[in-house]
Amino acid sequence: INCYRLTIVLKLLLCLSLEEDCTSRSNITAVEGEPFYLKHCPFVPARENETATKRWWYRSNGSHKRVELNPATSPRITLWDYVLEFWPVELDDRGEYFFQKGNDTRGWQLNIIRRDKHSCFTEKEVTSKTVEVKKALEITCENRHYQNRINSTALYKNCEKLLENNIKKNAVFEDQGFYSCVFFLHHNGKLFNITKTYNITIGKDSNYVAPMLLGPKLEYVPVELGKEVQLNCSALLNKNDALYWIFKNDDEPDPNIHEWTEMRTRTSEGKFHSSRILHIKNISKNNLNFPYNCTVTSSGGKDTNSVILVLKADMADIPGHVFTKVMIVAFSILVVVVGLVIVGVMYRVDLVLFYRHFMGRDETLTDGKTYDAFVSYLKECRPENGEEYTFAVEILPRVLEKHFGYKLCIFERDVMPGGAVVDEIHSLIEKSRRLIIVLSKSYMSNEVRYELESGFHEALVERKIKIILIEFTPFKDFTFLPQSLKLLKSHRVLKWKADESLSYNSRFWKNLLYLMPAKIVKPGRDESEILPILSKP
Ligand SMILES: *[C@@H]1O[C@H](CO)[C@@H](O)[C@H](O)[C@H]1NC(C)=O
Ligand SMILES: *[C@@H]1O[C@H](CO)[C@@H](O)[C@H](O)[C@H]1NC(C)=O
Ligand SMILES: *[C@@H]1O[C@H](CO)[C@@H](O)[C@H](O)[C@H]1NC(C)=O
Ligand SMILES: *[C@@H]1O[C@H](CO)[C@@H](O)[C@H](O)[C@H]1NC(C)=O
Ligand SMILES: *[C@@H]1O[C@H](CO)[C@@H](O)[C@H](O)[C@H]1NC(C)=O
Ligand SMILES: *[C@@H]1O[C@H](CO)[C@@H](O)[C@H](O)[C@H]1NC(C)=O
Ligand SMILES: *[C@@H]1O[C@H](CO)[C@@H](O)[C@H](O)[C@H]1NC(C)=O
Ligand SMILES: *[C@@H]1O[C@H](CO)[C@@H](O)[C@H](O)[C@H]1NC(C)=O
Ligand SMILES: *[C@@H]1O[C@H](CO)[C@@H](O)[C@H](O)[C@H]1NC(C)=O
Ligand SMILES: CC(=O)N[C@H]1CO[C@H](CO)[C@@H](O)[C@@H]1O
Repeated sequence: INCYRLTIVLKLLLCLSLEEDCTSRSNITAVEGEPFYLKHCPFVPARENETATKRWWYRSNGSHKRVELNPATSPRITLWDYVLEFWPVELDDRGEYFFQKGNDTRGWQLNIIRRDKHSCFTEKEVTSKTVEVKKALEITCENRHYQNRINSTALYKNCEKLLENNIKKNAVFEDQGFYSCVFFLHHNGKLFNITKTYNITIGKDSNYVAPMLLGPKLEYVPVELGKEVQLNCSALLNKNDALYWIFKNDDEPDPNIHEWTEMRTRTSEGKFHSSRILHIKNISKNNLNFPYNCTVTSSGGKDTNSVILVLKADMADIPGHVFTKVMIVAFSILVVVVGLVIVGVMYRVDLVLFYRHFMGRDETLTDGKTYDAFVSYLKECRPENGEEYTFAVEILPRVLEKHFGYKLCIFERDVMPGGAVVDEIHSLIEKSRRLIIVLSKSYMSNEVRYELESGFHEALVERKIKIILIEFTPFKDFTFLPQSLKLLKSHRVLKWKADESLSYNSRFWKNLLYLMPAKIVKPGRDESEILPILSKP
């Protein structure tokens, strides 16, 4: 029983498929001037017996009542079986149509659009289809309803006639376009045509990548004549795509050019990285200024990169990497120079002392002065300034005179008691190259005032002497100093630090030597006398 039922269902399906050309949609659009038909789709195929049953076709337009259609209504219509045919359909034919057979009725809405006069097809009446690239594209010009009456068929692509009436191939992107099947048929001695147009779009394979060449579209490669070059072309592509070089200059092949085999690696997405080398040996003039094209082709199209060899000498611009190198060198030099300047500033004193020593400079020979420095200090030795006194009278001469060979003028030692002290001091200062002031809070007393004034006159007005200020005890308050002393440049002020300044190599003595006039140092007369310089009580 099951088997029997199955047969019935199959028969039914078969019959339905045969009736496919019946008009199942209820809202129909037709193009004016073309043969057109409406065909009722009976659910149960007509049996022979039923052919006798009366069928009715009606039309109703606007508010008018239904009008029965018969061949007499219009010369352009024919009625047979379940079919209403127009030869051809015209704009006036729009409206509602009804079919009735017994209790079985069916209605359609018919719209008529104008024929496109400027094209071989009517754009509003196209069937759009999207076909994936590389998938089957099939266009078959068939019209089941007029099948036996068609005189001839033609297939047009974008209104250009094709040789074949059918297309069956794997889609490529170039296949995209409008395909029109035109059927010619005769009716009552008149020639009619029906146009069926497909709007075919070629879609991208979900698994497909547009093949892409890596690197610039046009590249100039600098070369030298007689040398060789390997041009590496690489691309991301699909399995069946091809990568190759086009390098034939003329018809005769260049024996110096070889195309290597393609190298492929599979990417994680199932695509391929492909590269291919064009090897040019013994580069000659013929190889220059010719575009060597690397091309990748696929079903979806192709992509080309060009490489042109140019002589290195002809490269007008400085290539980028050379420029970078120049920049790096220039920057390095700048860094070194800045470093040297910083070091020079930091070790200025040492450098000057080294220079003086190395060159044996002596600026004391020709100026006609007797002393290298006049030491000005608080003359009275009181308990509160004992250290300062010791420094001026003992340590300073011990280091500067005995160790470094300078000649100091120390009032207590070098000036005879009695006589005109003021004049004496003035002439001694005039005979000295530097004025060393050992500064302490109690320094500003009447006795030294003249020394100061005389020294400042020489220093500031006549510019014959330079002042060195030694800050023996740290001061917080300089207000007691004369205004002119404050104008002294800061590097001319030395700070004595009893714990750090003891060594001959200490910064204090170096700075002091730096401020003292350049003089050839005579070997210390008392090399045996070693530190500490200051013997603490
Ligand atoms: C029938 O289709 C046409 C265009 O094809 C549309 O303008 C019209 O509104 C449709 N009518 C109905 C009743 O769906
Ligand atoms: C089809 O017929 C129309 C007139 O109905 C005519 O204008 C057109 O040129 C014909 N097309 C072809 C391809 O012959
Ligand atoms: C058609 O069917 C009718 C009953 O509906 C029957 O009387 C008649 O004999 C049948 N004719 C043929 C040719 O089978
Ligand atoms: C309605 O149909 C009749 C024929 O049945 C026709 O003469 C008439 O022009 C039509 N009216 C409209 C508005 O289409
Ligand atoms: C048609 O309809 C009537 C009543 O609506 C019903 O009596 C009759 O059997 C139907 N005929 C067919 C063939 O279905
Ligand atoms: C053809 O199909 C494409 C894609 O579906 C669509 O964008 C385009 O508008 C269609 N052209 C016409 C004239 O229907
Ligand atoms: C060519 O280039 C590709 C990618 O840039 C690289 O993987 C390949 O190794 C290169 N071939 C040669 C021979 O250098
Ligand atoms: C390179 O080519 C030149 C001519 O273009 C030829 O004279 C020379 O011998 C060639 N050199 C080699 C190594 O083949
Ligand atoms: C190389 O490609 C360029 C640009 O795509 C093209 O103009 C040229 O004709 C091509 N040359 C060859 C030999 O194919
Ligand atoms: C196959 C076919 O239908 N051919 C017809 C083409 O049209 C001429 C009239 O012009 C008919 O005579 C043919 O039978």
